[in-house]
Amino acid sequence: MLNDIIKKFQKADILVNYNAYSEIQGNDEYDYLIDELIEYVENNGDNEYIITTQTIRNYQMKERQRIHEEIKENPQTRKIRENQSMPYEILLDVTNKSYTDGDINDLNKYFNSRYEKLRKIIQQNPEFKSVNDLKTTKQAIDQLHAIGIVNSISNTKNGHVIIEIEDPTGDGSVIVLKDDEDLIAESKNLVKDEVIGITGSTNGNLIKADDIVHPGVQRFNTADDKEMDFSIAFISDVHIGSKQFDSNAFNRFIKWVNGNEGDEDLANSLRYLVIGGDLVDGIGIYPNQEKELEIKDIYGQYEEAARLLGDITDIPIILSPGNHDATRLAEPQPAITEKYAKDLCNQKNIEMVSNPSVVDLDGVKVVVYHGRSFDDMVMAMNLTHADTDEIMKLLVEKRHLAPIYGERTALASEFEDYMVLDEVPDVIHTGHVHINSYAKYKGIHLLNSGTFQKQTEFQKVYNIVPTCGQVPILSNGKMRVLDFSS
Ligand code: D5M
Ligand code: FE
Ligand code: ZN
Repeated sequence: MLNDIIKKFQKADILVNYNAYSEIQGNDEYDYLIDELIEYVENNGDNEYIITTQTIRNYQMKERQRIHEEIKENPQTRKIRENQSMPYEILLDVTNKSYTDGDINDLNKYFNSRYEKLRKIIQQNPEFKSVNDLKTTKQAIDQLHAIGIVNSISNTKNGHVIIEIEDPTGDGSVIVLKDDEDLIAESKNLVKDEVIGITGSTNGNLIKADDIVHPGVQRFNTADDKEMDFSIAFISDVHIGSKQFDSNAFNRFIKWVNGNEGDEDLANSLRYLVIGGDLVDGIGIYPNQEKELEIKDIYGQYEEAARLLGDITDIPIILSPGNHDATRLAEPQPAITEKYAKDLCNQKNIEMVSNPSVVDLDGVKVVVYHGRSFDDMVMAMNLTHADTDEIMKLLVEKRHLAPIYGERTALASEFEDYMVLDEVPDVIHTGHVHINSYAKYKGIHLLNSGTFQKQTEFQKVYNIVPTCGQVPILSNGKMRVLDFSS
């Protein structure tokens, strides 16, 4: 390789000093960089014939400026946006509502909150208007209705399923008989710590289940979509600072937002951009991450993010964090603060919100959740990271974004469980898995916005194949996906 690099420069009658050489050698696409540098040196006219690290900096600055000029907003797009109102309201942001100090009583309060919220939703079903407390189920009851948190799910050696449930008064063992095929299938979708309703009967010992009821959603698929005459773009997992960050695709996306690339009419109808976490790659997120970092400090990563997003000046950007961002890891995650991302916080069209959060974008209610809980759902349900639409449907039925407590998804034991889907939104926007997905379920758009990061070493090991540069756009109630990949 030494010879390769030196030879290429020699051919062009250019020398390269040691520091510049080391930097070029460390670049994953050094062949491309050499060609670019030669062209830069030959064209800049000051007879420079030794490349130093300063030459590389100058080249990068020029390149940035060139991209910046290309990306600048189309005047017509600007005019359209100037004449438009883009109202939005933050319906849930937990940033300043976090009070936990990890006390065990907090944990009780947390689970009580989860139970009470989900119980109320289950009780919207008239059948569950009156419910038997679990402490009263130690005697025979013919027609029983109970609501409990799932403590465990297990199989008996005879093929029945046992679900241990608990409510604030006591606990109970629910049996699903092996001959009840539908209910056995249903029980396979249960996870620890979710809240369910049970109908059945008990002999005072075991509760025999006739039905398992989820909080769910009353609404059904309707043909008539919510009226909207504008578009919303959803992105996540940009991973700025990673060597695998696809800056070409991202620049092309920004160019499109500004009316200078691809479908201009669609861009002109764009009114909001939602970012669902992992804006930067962060530092120290996994072992040996340094090797995969282009920008090795967190401030630099957010500065770069601010520089890139700074080209979007006149539509609101809703920015929610993910597990790579600089904020508490336990969910709900407070918004990214000025401490790490000063420029982003000061950009006037950027609204920093928590993960999860709920926003109303001119009448379209959007839940933004990064999606860390998918890792636990994948493990618990024997699914893969490509099954996000299935997982999101299950989460909607469970009315909870992260039901499994105490596994990979760190959940803060707040006094209130903010991960409950209190109300039914129009859109649930997730990320994290780096694979786009879309489904419409009971009138809700369930979407995953993929990534702008090409496959990493870690993902190779797990056989996760990312969909890089695919951006879902909700336009006039219909989902479209634009491809900005190279
Ligand atoms: O997540 C990037 C991808 O890697 C995403 O598909 C989830 C997957 N991932 C991340 N962490 C884990 C663990 N701990 N187990 C299994 N799969 C995981 P990102 O958050 O961008 O690193
Ligand atoms: Fe990510
Ligand atoms: Zn993530």
